[in-house]
Amino acid sequence: MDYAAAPSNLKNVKAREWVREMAALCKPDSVHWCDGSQAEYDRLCDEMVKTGAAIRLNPEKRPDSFLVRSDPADTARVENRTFICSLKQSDAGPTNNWMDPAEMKATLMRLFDGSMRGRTMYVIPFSMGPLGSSISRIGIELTDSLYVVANMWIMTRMGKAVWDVLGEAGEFVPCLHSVGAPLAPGAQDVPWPCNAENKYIVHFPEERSIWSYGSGYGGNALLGKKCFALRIASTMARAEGWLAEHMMIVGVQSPDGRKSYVAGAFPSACGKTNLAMLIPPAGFEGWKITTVGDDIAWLKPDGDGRLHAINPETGYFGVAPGTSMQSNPSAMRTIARNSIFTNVAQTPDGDVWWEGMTREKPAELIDWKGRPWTPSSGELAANPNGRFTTPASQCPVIDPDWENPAGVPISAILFGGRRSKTVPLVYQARDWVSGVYLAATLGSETTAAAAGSIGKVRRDPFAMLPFCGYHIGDYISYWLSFQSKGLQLPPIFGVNWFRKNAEGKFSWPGYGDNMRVLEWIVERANGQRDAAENPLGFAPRYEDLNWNGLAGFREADFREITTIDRDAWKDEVRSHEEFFGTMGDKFPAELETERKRLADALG
Ligand code: TSX
Ligand code: MN
Repeated sequence: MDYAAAPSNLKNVKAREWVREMAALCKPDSVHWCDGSQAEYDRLCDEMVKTGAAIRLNPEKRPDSFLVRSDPADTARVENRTFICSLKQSDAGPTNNWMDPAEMKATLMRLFDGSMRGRTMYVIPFSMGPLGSSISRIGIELTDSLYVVANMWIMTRMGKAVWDVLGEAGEFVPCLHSVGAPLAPGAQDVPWPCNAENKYIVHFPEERSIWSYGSGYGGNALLGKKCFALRIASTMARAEGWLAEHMMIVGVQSPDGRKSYVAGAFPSACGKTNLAMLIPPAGFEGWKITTVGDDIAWLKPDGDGRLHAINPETGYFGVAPGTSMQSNPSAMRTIARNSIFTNVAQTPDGDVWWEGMTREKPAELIDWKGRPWTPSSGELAANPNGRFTTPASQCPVIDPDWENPAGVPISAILFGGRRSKTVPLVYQARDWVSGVYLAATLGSETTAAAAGSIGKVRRDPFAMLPFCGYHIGDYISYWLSFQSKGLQLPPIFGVNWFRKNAEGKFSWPGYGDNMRVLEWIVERANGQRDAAENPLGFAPRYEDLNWNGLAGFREADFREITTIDRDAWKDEVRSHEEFFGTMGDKFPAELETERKRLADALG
């Protein structure tokens, strides 16, 4: 191995030694230390194009952008192959796969031995959060995938400046990744190497390390995101007194210039990125929504006891299908250039397309599998989990403080799911405990066509079920513990944009009109709004919301999406009880007390 190529400002002996050991294990043909420069990114993208791993899109239509098609068997996170290997199984809890760490390490050592033969090992030093911020944390990802390097370049602050921040004794999270497809000498590579037999996404929380084998896709391979910024960071956060959450962060500025920030957790398919980039509707002149983050928030109490949040990422790895000038014009403008598209369709003029981008389907396309496609093909042109990777800095409504190393102060926290019935448009939890209760019982109706499950409520506490790096019962207890830390905690709100009427139609216009709800939430948080008490907490009456510019939405329509059906809620609370029963012996008793209180209040 070429040690001379190690950057001169890498002074961290532990990092140097670890890279050396892992290279000795994986046996790549060469090691490339990424400097993180634009020139390096351009070179690596050119190389992907040259090898057929990526297609350069038409520079007139989509400058400096690329299309990548994955192996059709490697298109999503693999939850059943994701492991939390804590020393004790009881620390992983009932919602995570667990294996004994020593046993798992032995398996991984075998798999990674020689796994990078015939390939280059890229060394990616990266910071989650602004370089040098006290809230930020450093990782080093080793990978044999150019696609991973290019995506990490967009999604994180990566490159040689990180070695300076790391210094001689700084801590880092070692993140080892291999697609698990060594190349025999002279063998022809495939556009998307991966391992069909074996995939392992493994977290060692005590050691704070990540080992990922066999997949090149998204959260399986871009280890700074779900693996580090949520699973490992959630365990760091608990040890250090902060929170690593699956939340978007938006700025809400009122016409009088008052600025508030709202964080919000939503399970998948609820439009979290759309909410983070919401455009206020007609009737809300002077209001401005700005984006701090669309997926992950790290929240930390500041000196005054307020929670401050940073977005640890620098890009959006967003679901492409459904993204349009109607649903999210700011996202469409963000992805106009310098973006990587994965598993979407290609147009004859060298641009991209996906279902929901335009009302009319193009007459012909190349689908995400690389085959000719027409509207009569009877198949989706883009994979439903097709993605864009795009720089946050290009978002036209990016918040001026999105890179503030001190974070932004959070005035309210939202939890929302996709619920066609029962859950009202918006309510404020009565206190911290009832807020934690609403978050712990968060649920969303499934939209994926997965075997007869459409419309079933799937519980996803805090939208963290696949992302919590430790026992979910301990996680909920940790959230509860914040009430006795002497902090100025933000109020917690439940929201639901997805209630349907008797005809099965969405009763709430959603999208920009969610501004009406956000306005009430921030003003309520600032003590400027009235509400009515109900068994769930506090909710706006019809006259408490601003209806400017929304024609034809009457008080009766409002009632349809806000009525609390006591019988439905009694069933709901029984389903909470059932769910609590699945969460193991560490489930906090305080929430069972809260459940009984709610059951009583419902009569
Ligand atoms: O993102 C959504 N949001 C949040 C926006 C800030 N979506 C898309 C969800 C899939 C990712 C929504 N879909 C929202 C919403 O608030 N609401 C709905 C449901 C809905 C769909 C269509 C219409 C209204 C509501 N109206 C017409 O089609 C005309
Ligand atoms: Mn997410």
